[in-house]
Amino acid sequence: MIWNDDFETLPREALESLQLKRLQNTLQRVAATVPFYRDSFSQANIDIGTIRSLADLQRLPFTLKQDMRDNYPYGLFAVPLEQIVRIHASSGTTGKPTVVGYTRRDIDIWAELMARSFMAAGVHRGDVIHNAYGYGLFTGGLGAHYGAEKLGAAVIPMSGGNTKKQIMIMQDFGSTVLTCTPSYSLYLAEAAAEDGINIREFPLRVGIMGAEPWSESMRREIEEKLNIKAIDIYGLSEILGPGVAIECLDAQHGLHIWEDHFIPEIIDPDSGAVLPLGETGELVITTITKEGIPLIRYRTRDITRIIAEPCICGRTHRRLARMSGRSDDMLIIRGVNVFPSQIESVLMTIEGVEPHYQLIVDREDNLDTLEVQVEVNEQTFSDEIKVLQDLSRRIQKEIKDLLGITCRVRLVEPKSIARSEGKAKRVNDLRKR
Ligand code: DLL
Repeated sequence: MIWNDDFETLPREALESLQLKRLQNTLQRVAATVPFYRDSFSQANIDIGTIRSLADLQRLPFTLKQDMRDNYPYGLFAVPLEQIVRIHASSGTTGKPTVVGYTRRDIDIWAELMARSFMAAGVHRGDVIHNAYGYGLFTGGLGAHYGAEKLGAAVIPMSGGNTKKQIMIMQDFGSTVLTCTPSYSLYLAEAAAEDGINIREFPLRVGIMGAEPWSESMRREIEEKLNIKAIDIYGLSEILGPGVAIECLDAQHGLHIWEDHFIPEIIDPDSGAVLPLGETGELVITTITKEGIPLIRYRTRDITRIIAEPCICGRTHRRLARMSGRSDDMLIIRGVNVFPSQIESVLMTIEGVEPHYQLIVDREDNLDTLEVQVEVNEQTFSDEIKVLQDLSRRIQKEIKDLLGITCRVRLVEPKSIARSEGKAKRVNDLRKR
């Protein structure tokens, strides 16, 4: 089922002409109201009147996270504060948060895009949505909440935390949809099992999961442990929050990015050059309907590619391949580029190993070292030393075969790696000390 047939199945030609019109309109607006854009266009010697095709977008300069920090808190807003009705912020790892403001129309569009996303994932009126994304400055909770109400489903505003209570509510209220990070869904399954509750028997049908990188094998694990379809949803606060792109239930392959509101490009993260359609690189997004804080060519740092082939679901909006990581959390270990998700996909295929791991990167005698700490299940943990040694050797070999680097493997006790209620922390890079 499609929420908004008129827009979601618009023929490409009409979609692209709508994009161009909206892009030109956005450029006029930011040039008139945001000093940062006025300056950056004039420094790059660009007269926005000469942007006459979507290809011309490539001539415009990028917007970086640093630009948002430099204009903290409201410097990039394109409307006066009286027109802003909501403010969110993302915490980030260093310094001040990144602040975003929404007008009433921005909030309405966000709810519409989340309603579309829910429906694409097979969620509908009559569903009970257990929303365990955090409510607060983080966009996950309220973003999913407004979309669920717009859809007409019943939303339970759980927020994160209090895991035991979450399980009780989910069971007693008969939730059919779970919205939370992929890592938290596994924690919920584990906590239920600890109390002798079989979460597989709950009426849960679909999980809408995102906000952190995860792998295809992690999906299989979640689908098996919770007995649901796990759908990948992507978004970022700077651009909107959740609901920028989502997989459809029909294909469960690639995330439709809502192109009547966003223009995606894929660039080479080093040179900044736009890559040919279908190649993998950094995702850059331009917003074309936002009023509060429109962003032109925002560098997301997320690594993906555009899937241009038509989708079986009938939507004409292009798909993004599952995010394979971020260009800024790609680890360089002894010169080799390593994404945590690559190691995750190795671990997930090995019997006896649990989907809870952490990567410790350090430097000894000027040489990078990688230690993979991974939990094993109870049964494996109580096996003889020899069995455990064979298991670590096997993990070590598979990682070496895939990435060409030798790592140390530490098999740790079940439940010894810290669980997260939101985004999981997978990497501890001690070289940055
Ligand atoms: O994480 C918004 C969101 C909430 C998305 C709930 C999905 C569900 P931020 O906190 O600003 O916003 O973090 C955005 O998280 O640039 C990606 O690096 C990562 N991310 C988000 N979704 C995915 C995903 C929200 N499906 C940053 N796969 C983004 C991989 C994801 N990474």
